[in-house]
Amino acid sequence: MRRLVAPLAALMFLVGSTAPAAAAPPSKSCPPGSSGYVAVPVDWGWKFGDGLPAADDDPAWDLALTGFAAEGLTAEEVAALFGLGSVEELYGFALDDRRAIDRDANGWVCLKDLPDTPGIPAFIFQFIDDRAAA
Ligand SMILES: [Ca+2]
Repeated sequence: MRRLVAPLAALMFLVGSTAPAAAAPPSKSCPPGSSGYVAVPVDWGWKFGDGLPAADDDPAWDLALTGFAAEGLTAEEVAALFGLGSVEELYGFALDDRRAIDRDANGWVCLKDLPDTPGIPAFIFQFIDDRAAA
């Protein structure tokens, strides 16, 4: 089941609106504002058991939670839809996806919200590494 769930989770979080701008990346940046991309941090120190981030600690997760609610789902329901045992496990999946995109491991990627359609729910975001903008 997990083998099927992982690609779905990747799609869910890879493939999302405007995000609150986090602190500026240290050296690299996202495509210009008209592109719709905003820089969001990638927590390389988080590990399962650390618990969920507090509000405002992880803007991409905050946007995912907002997207879940916009779709009428709780985070617990989304975790269950993906065959995961807990919301923390769902968070870890989403974070692992961002870590995979943060190829230069500088702790930053660029997030773009996609138009919400019947095929693209409100919690679907597109991520690129911030180095792609350099
Ligand atoms: Ca990066």
